[in-house]
This record gives sequence, C-alpha cells and structure tokens, in this order.
Amino acid sequence: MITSSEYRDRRIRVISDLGEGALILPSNPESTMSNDVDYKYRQHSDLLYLSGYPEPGTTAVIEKSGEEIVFHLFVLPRDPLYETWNGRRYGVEGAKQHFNADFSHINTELNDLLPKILKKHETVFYPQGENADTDEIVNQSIRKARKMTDKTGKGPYRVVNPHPTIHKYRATKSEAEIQLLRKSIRISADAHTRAMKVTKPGISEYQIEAIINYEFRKSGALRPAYETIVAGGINGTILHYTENKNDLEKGELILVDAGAEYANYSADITRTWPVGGKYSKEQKNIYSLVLDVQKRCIEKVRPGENLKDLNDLAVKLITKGLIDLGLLQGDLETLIKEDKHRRFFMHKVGHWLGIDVHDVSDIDRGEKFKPGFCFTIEPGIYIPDEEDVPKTYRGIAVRIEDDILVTETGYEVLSIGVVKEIEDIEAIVGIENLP
Ligand SMILES: [Mn+2]
Repeated sequence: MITSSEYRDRRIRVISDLGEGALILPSNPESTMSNDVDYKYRQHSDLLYLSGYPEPGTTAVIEKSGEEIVFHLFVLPRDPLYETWNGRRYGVEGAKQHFNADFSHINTELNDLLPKILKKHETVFYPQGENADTDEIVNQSIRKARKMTDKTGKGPYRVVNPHPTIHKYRATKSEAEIQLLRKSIRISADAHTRAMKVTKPGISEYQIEAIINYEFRKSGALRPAYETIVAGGINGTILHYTENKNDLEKGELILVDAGAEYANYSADITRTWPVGGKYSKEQKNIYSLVLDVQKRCIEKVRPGENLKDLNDLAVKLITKGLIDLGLLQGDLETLIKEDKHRRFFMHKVGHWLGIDVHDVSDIDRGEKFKPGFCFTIEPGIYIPDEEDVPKTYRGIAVRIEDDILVTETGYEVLSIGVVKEIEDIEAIVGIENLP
C-alpha cells in the first residue's frame, strides 16, 4: 500500500524538481463502451502517482512559490442519487481527509479558480495535447490570468511539459511500490502456472483466457493490465493477438502473454508451452534459443547497464541462432547491420514496467539502470508461414518474458513463480482438468 505520506513526498520531490510554478494534472476521461455503459475506469498514471485519487472528473494542481507547496484537488462532488446508481465518491471532504489535499474543490469550480491560481505563477507545468477538454480550460485560464496581471506584467507566460520529470521519479520504484509489483507479478505467475496445468488438446484459447483472468480476480487483482493474449499455433505470430477464439490442437504451441493489475501496479509475463505436453524437435530448437537469449540478457542486468545495449545483445544472439538453424543465410555482421532479424524478431527486448504495463514512456531506452528500476526482458521468435522458410519451422512462435528488478548489485527476477525450463514445463502441462 502506498501511504498518504509517500504520495506527499512524491509531490514535494516532483514539484521541487520542476521548480516555481503550478503543475496541472487532469484525470483520464471516461470512455463509452455502449450507449450509457462505460468501460471500467482507469485513472491517469501520473495523477495516480502523485495523488492516488481514483475517480474521473479530477484535476490536481500543485503550486510551488518559494518554500511553499500547495496541493489542490478538484473532484466530483458527493451526490446521493448518482452514488446510488454508479458507486461511492470521496467528494470534497474525502479529498482532504484521505488524500491530503490542502484545498479541495468541486470540479465545476476549476474554470473560476484556475485563473486565480495561475496568475501567481510564471510557469505552468501541463501536458498539452493529451486531453482536448482540459487543454481548453487550461488555455482559457492562462488567458484570463494574463488579463488579471496585465498591469503588473507578471503571470503565466510559459507552459512546460511535466511528463519527463514525473517519469524520472516514476522510473525508480520505492519499497512500497516493489511490494505491490511483487504481488501483482506473483498473481500473474500463478495464473500462468494454472493455465499450463489445464492445457490439453481440444481446449480453446478463450478457456485459457478465462482461467488466467479468473486467477487474477480470485487473488484480488482489479483486471488484466492489458488484454490477455492467448495464441495457439500460427496465431502466436500476431504480436497482439487478442481474439482468443480458436481451439488448441495437439502439436501446436500456445503463447500466453498476460499480467494482472493489482493496486494500480502492472505485471507482464509471457510463456510458451506445447498444447500436447511435449515440444517437437523444431519447437525445442526455437524455444531453447529464445530461452538462452533471455537468460543471457537477464544476466547482464546491473546498475549502469541499459535497455538499448541489452536489445543489441538480443539481436546479435538471435541473428546468430537463426543462422545456426538455417533460417537466415549470410554473414553475421552483415545480417545484423541490415536488421535481418526483424523478419523473425520485430519488437524490442524489453520495456519499463510499473503503474503502466509500458511504463514511463519519457525515459529513454539508453537510460542507465539504477537500483529500483523495473522492466521486462522478452525476446521472441515468430516464424511466418511463407514459402522460403523450412517447412517444419513455419508458424512456430515463441516469446519468453520475465519481470526484472534492478538491485544494488545486480538484478532480481520477480516472475520466478512460473517455470520456463523445458523439462519443468513439460512436467506440468495437462496435469489438471478445467474446473
Ligand atoms: Mn511486455
């Protein structure tokens, strides 16, 4: 659990780093699924990181003037009728009591109050271009604030994107965050294990998806952190296959990419196992290559390394492995230079992980690892069903993905709860029945 004092410390660190001014963070808009039915709501990750406030219709404003830091929350008001239909709200009182707002206001007051707040500042920290509605309110407020300050010559004249600074802090996970990541990843690893155990020829992709998502909810996770991918056979060559509608056949591999979202923190795990319980020779060749590449990338993890270099290593090892298996022909260095691996390995070897499954997008892949960084390592090989590929390899798709935490001296694999060695997988596939 993230305590209210941790949230306060985060706000102080971020606004102190940004400097004098006012930071404005709007919530994500709600999103319609059909008619008057919305998708389950997900708060904006930066707003979550700095406040924990879960509701839509929210705007956080954090002001810094000299030593003084003031935290405003503009929130949906309490409304008994609405709450009877659609669920509880914290309201203005709750925003103060549970979320440490210095001032809390009903969100309809934003139009009036924001110009009065902004007129005191020269810099507005605001992520323009993400949300048309709040862009309009913020732009209008800046105009009004400038009018109010015409005579003094001060007031807001500069808008700065706060994301890079917020993401810099989000990149390093605190002890409390690591605990939540562990929990989310543990739940996900258990779900993968269960899915392996119930896999048998004749079961469908959607039934495996149901098992995965059942295990998530059973353990208190709110939802999958992204659409669960259950891809049998050739479907595994579609990177984001989420239709999950086919029956699984003996002789095929099944690729499952699934992670839970628990207390706002995301897991991201992929395993690939044989539907019939035994890998074929060719499947084993590809699987062993991907596993070897994954382990060699993980072994390199320590403070000072970076994702870009790990990706270069994966590209080199996969290209070499594909030459050895006869899937690529030519000189290793030339093939690497010409990116020939991209026909079979078209994504990067990993990404940051945290509140978002693809976390802190403003942190460059060349950023040097620090203790507390968390990311995935997920090499894959996807062989298309095409004429010039050896027949026995066509349609084989393997990805193996673990979640890695950087420690003071090296790394910890957070997703060790689900096996990945060939013998260990073959020992458990199909040993249980579907409930
Ligand atoms: Mn991933």
